Amino acid sequence: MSQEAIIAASGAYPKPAQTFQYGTAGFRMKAELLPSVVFRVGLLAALRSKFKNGQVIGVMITASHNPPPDNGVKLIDPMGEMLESSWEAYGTALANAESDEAVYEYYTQLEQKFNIKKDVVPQVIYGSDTRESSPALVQALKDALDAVGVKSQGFGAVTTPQLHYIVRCLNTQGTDHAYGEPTLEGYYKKLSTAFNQLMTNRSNGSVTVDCANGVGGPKLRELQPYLNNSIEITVTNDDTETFSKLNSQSGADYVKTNQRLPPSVSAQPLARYASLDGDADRIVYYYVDKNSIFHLLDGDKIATLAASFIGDLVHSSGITDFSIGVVQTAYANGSSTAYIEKQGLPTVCTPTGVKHLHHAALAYDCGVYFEANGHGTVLFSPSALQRIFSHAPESPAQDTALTHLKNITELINQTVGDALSDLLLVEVILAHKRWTPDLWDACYTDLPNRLEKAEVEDRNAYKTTDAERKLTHPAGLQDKIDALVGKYDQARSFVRPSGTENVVRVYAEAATKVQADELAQKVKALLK
Ligand code: G16
Repeated sequence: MSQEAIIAASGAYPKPAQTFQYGTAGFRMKAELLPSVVFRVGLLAALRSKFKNGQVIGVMITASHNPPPDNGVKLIDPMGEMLESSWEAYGTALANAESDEAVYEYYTQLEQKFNIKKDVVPQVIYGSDTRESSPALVQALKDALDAVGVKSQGFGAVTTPQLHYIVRCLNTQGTDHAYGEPTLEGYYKKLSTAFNQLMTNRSNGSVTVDCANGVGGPKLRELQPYLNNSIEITVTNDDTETFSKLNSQSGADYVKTNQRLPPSVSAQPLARYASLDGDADRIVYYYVDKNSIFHLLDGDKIATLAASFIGDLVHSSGITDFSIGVVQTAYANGSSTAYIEKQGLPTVCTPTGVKHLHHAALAYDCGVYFEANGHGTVLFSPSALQRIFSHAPESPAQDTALTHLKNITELINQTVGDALSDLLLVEVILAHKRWTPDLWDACYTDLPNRLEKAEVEDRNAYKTTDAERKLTHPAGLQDKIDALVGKYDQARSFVRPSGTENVVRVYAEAATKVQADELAQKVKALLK
C-alpha cells in the first residue's frame, strides 16, 4: 500500500495529547481519546496477520466492565488467545507516534523487522460491544484495514469470547483440529449440543442472569432456543438501548466488588443468580440463604467446582496420569487456595490478566484458570484431548464418564473466559452433583475480603513483583503495608495499579469482616 494512502487515512484520526499503553486488556480509556488508537491498532492487526502468514487476527472494541463513556480495543491471536505479550509494546509505540508520517515510518520499520512478505494478504475480523461510541471506533478500524489492503469482516455486536471463538474456527477450519463453524450459529450449536447431551434426563430448575445491560443479554437470548428445557434461564438487565445503563448498578463487577445483589434483583432464598459483565467474558454466581444473607460464588468457587468435577470424570473414565492444575491471581481468596491444595491439586499464582493465567494453564493436561472476578476458563492440552478422545472405556460406568468428559471439552470455550459457556458449565455440574447453591458454597468458607479503588496522581509509580503480591515502588510502601497486615488475624493485603482504569487497587482479607474492611481502609490511607 502506498505511503500516501496510509498517511492520508491516518490524518483523519489525529492523536490527542495523551500517552497510551496496551494494558491488562488492550487499550482502554474515555472513548473520545480512542479513534487514533483504534486506527493504529488496525495497522498493527494487519502486520500481525501478515507476520502469521495471513492467518486471521481478531480486533474487539470493548471496555468490558468499565463505565459507559469508556471504550477500548484489544487484539486476538490466531488460536483465539490474547495478543502475544511481546507485540503489546509495538501497539503502544504505534499508538504514541506523534505524527501521521511517524505512524507510517514505524509501520514500515515493523514490516522490515519481521521481514514481512509483501504478497501475503492480511485477514482481520472485528466486533464490538453495545456502547454508543463503538460504531465510530469500528469505522476508524475499517479505515485502517482498508488503507493497508486487509481482507476484513465485521461481526457487529458480539461478546468478546464469541469473537475469540470465531477467530480460532477460521484459522483451524479444514484441519484435523478444526474448532467449529466460524459463525455465531456455529458457536450456539457447539455449546448447546454439548450442554443438551450433558443434561439428557436431567433438570436443574431455574437461574436468573443479570446481563449488565451489555451484549451478553441479546446473545444469551439468541442461545436460549438452542438449549433443551433442562433449565429455565431468566434474562434480566438486558437493556442495550439505554447506553447509560451499561454496567450500572448491575453486572459481575458490581456484584463482586460490592458483595451484594444488584438493586434490580429481589432474590428468593436458595435460588440461583448470576451476573455477566459488559462484554460477557466474566460471570459470578450468588444466592441468598434462608436468612436473606447474600453469598457470593465467585471465580474461585467456579474454578474449584470445575476442577473437582473434571478430576472426578477423568478418574471415573479410567484415564490415568492426567495432570490438573488451578491457576489463580493474588485476588484468589486464601481459603480457595487452601481448599484446592487440600484436594491434592497444584495451584499457581500469576499477575492479573487472563493472558498470564492462560499461559500458565497450558502447563497441565487440564489447566483450570479463573480470576476471582469471574474471568476464566478451562484448557485441555492437545495431547490430553487426544487421550480423552481415543481412550477405550472398560466398563459402562467408564463409558458414561468418558462421554461426559468429551462433552465438557466441547462445552467449554477454550479460547478465553466466556460467561455464556461458563454459565452452562456451572449449570451442568450443579445438575450432575444435584447441588443447591448453598451446598456448592459449603465446599469452603471465604475469608472476609475487601476490594477498594484509590485515585492516585500517577498509577505508573506503583510497581509490583511476586505476581503482584508485593510492591517494589514507591520505595518503603510495602514495609508499611506489611506492618499493618501483621496487626490482623489471617490477614493479607496488596496494592497494584489497574491496567484498565486510572486507579490503584487495594485488596485486603482477614479473619473477620470488620478486620478486612479496616485493613483495606488503612492500606488505602497509605496511598494518600
Ligand atoms: C479485564 C481483564 C481481567 C482483569 C480486569 C481488571 O477484565 O481482562 O483479566 O481482571 O480487567 O483488571 P485491572 O485490575 O488491571 O483493571 P474485563 O472484564 O474488564 O475485560
